[in-house]
Amino acid sequence: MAKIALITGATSGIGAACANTFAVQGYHLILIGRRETLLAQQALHIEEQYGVKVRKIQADVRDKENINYVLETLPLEWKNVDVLVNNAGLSQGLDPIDKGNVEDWDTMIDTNVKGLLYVTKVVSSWMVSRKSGHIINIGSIAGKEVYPNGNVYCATKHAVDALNKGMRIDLLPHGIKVTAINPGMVETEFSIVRFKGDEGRAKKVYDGLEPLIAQDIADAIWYVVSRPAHVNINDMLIMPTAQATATIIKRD
Ligand code: NDP
Ligand code: 8X3
Repeated sequence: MAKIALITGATSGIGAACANTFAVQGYHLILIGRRETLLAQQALHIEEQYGVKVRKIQADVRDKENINYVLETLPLEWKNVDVLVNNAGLSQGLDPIDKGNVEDWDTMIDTNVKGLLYVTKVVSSWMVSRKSGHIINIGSIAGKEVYPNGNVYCATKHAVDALNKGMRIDLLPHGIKVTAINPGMVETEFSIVRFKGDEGRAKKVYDGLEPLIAQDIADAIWYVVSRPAHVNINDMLIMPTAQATATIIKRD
């Protein structure tokens, strides 16, 4: 069987671009996301276009029991995951700490941190058994810096940064690679989700600059994954040329 990549949050943005990129390289795919229709369309397109096999898992990474169940009940040959892309994540709101919405905080922490852990626990155990694998954690510039009103989202991405380092240490004896990919501004559904469907406000985030696109990040991930066996890229920070830091941006 060809190599297998498991990608969380594969229904849009960076995850969807990764799915296409790995399929082009002949990987079979396990794709996780909540939106069933998008998942089905994506799987059909990839299978028809690239002739690889796609296993769809319509699931919420926050649902610990279900994530365990859907992964542990995969047929044995699908557990030979070579690459795990921990991509599912989101921001909700952009408010000062005293005005933040507690439900939004729970959603971000449960998705970006706990969901990533639930998937990683199962998949890394398979990699440990095979003494092989590569885990890609999608962090952010928000995991390197803290910006006004970013509080809880930044905290979740700082947690991803720490987990990325911790995973690399713990999985070192088993020969498993661990890499953090930390993007700056990428125009995806991210800002629409952050602003809860307000497309006008989302669009303004990218006004007057050329942001990254999802394919830029997928290309970087493929670069990292395609290095020789003795090379691991620990951490990659990728920014639009017009963005120097989380908040210093050149707009025309
Ligand atoms: P998108 O909103 O376009 O994609 C997010 C993906 O995550 C979707 O496929 C969504 O699918 C999935 N997702 C969200 N919550 C869950 C959940 N509970 N269970 C399963 N899947 C979930 O945004 P991006 O592609 O930009 O985001 C991908 C990652 O990149 C995130 O971790 C984000 O924090 C990070 N990032 C983004 C940046 C940006 O500027 N865009 C910059 C730096 C990092 P569905 O709704 O179908 O479940
Ligand atoms: C997403 C990018 O702008 O919130 O991680 O730092 S930003």
